[in-house]
Amino acid sequence: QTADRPGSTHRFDLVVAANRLPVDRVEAPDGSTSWQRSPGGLVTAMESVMQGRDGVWIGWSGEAGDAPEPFDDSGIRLHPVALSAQEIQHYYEGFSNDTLWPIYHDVIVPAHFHRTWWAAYERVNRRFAEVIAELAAPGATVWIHDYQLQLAPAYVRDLRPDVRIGWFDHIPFPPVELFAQLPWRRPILQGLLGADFLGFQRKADADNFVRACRRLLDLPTRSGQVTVGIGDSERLVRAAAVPISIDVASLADLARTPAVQARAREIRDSLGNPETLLLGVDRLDYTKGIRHRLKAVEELLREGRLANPGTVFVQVATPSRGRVEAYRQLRTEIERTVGRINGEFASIGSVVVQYLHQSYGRAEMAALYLAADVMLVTPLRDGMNLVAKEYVTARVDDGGALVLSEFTGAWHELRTAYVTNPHDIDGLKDVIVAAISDSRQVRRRRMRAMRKRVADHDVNAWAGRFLDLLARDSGPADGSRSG
Ligand code: ADQ
Repeated sequence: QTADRPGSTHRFDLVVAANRLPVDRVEAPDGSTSWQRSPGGLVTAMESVMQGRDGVWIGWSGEAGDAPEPFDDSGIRLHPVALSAQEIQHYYEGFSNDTLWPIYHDVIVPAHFHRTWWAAYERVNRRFAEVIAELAAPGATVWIHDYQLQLAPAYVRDLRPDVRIGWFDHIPFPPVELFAQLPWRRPILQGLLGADFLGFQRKADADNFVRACRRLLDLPTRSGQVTVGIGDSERLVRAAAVPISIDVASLADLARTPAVQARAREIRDSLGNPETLLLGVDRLDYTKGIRHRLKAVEELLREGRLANPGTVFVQVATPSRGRVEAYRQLRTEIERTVGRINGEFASIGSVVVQYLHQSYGRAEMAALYLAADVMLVTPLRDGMNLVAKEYVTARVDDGGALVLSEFTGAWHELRTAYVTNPHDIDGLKDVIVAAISDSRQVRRRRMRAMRKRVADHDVNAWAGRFLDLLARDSGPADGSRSG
C-alpha cells in the first residue's frame, strides 16, 4: 500500500500519473540500490512544467510487491503505486500490452481478451485514482498519461469533482471498427470521458475517439467535443491533437560536442567506413516494421541496388516486453532473418547487418544518428515516433536523410521526409534508393525543413500547450463560454 511520509498531509497543485515512475532502481556492485532517472523527453518536459509548481508524479516503480515510500528526485516528488506480480501479468503485460496495444495498433497481431486481465485493469486504475484523489490539492490540475490508465479519469472525477482532469494518449486511438472489437469498449470510453480534456498525437486520433463516443455510446458530438450528462450535470469533454516532441535544445547541444562528433566518426571507422550507413533504432516491437525493413534491405542487396561491400545496416532494437509471446516470436524471427542476410551477403571480418539487441545512452544514440546516412523509420503504426524527431534534431550538420512511414504521427509534421508505405516493399526499396542517391542539396533542403519544424515545436511547447488546453474553460454545451 502507498503511504505518504509519516505526518505529511501535503496536497499538490499538479498531479501527474503514468503507468511508470520516471526512475528505475539500479543495483551497485556492492549490492546497494539507488534510483536512476530514466532517459527521455517526457521526463524532461514534466520536470520543466513541474518546476516552480507544486507537483507530484504517481506511478509504478517497475518492481512487484509493496510500494517504496514516496521520495524526491531532482525537485519532483515521486509517489510509487504498488503492483503485485499477478497484477503485472494481468494489468500490464496482459490487458495493456496484449489486449489494448494490438487493438490500438491496427491489430498487426491478434489481441487477446481475458476477463481476469480486465478485472486487474479496473482494479489498478482504481488504485491509481485513489492515490490521485488523495494527493490532489483543492482545484488541482491532474494529468493522466496513456492507454494503461483509461479508466482513471472517471474514477478520479467521482472521488474529486473539484479537480481539472486531462489525459494524453501516447499511442494511436483506433478507428471505431477496430475499437468496437473490445468487449469493454463502453467502460473504456466512459472512463476517458471523466476527463475535461483529452490530448492525442494526431487529429485523426481525436476524431476516432469522438466518433467512437457517438457510435458506441450514442452521445451528442461535434468535431473535437463530446457532450456528457444531462441538465445541470451536462458538460463538454474536448479532444484535440497535441503532438508530443523531444527536448530539442539538449539533444542538439549534445550532438555538437566534440566527443559525440568524434564518436560518430569512430562508429563509421569501426564499420569499415561504408559508402552508405543505414540505421534503424526501435523498441523491439511488431508495430515498428523491422521485418519489412529487413526484407527491403535484403532484396536491394540481392538485386545489387545496394552496394556490397559498401553498405552496412545497423539495427538497434531495444529489448521490450519479453514476457509477451508476440514479442518473443518477433525477436526469434528478426534474429533468424539477420542471420540469413549476413550468411548470404557478409564477408570474413565484416557483416552487412549489424543487429544490436541493447539499450544505449543518449550520447551514443546521438553519435549513431550523426553517423548514419539514412535513417529508416518504417512503423506499420506508431502514435508519434520520437526517433524520427531525434534523428533530424541530432543532424546539426543538416546531413543525412530520413525515410519515414506515413503511418507514424511524425509524418504529419515531417512532410519533407522520404515518405513510405512500409507494406509496399517495392515502394520502400525505391524510397531507400532515392534517399541514398538524391543530390546532397536536395537532401539538405529536406533535412533543414524538418529540423526547423521540430525546433519550433519542442517538448516544452507540447507540455505548455496541453496544460493551456486543459485549463481552458469549455463552458456549457451550447457553445457559449463562461470565460
Ligand atoms: P515508443 O513506442 O517507445 O513510445 P518512440 O517514440 O520511438 O517509441 O520512443 C522511443 C524512445 O526510446 C526514443 O526516445 C529512443 O531514443 C529511445 N530508444 C529506442 N531504442 C533505444 C536504445 N537501443 N537505446 C536507448 N534508447 C533507445 C510511445 C509511442 C510512440 C510515441 C512515444 C511518446 O509508441 O508513438 O512517440 O510513446 O509519446
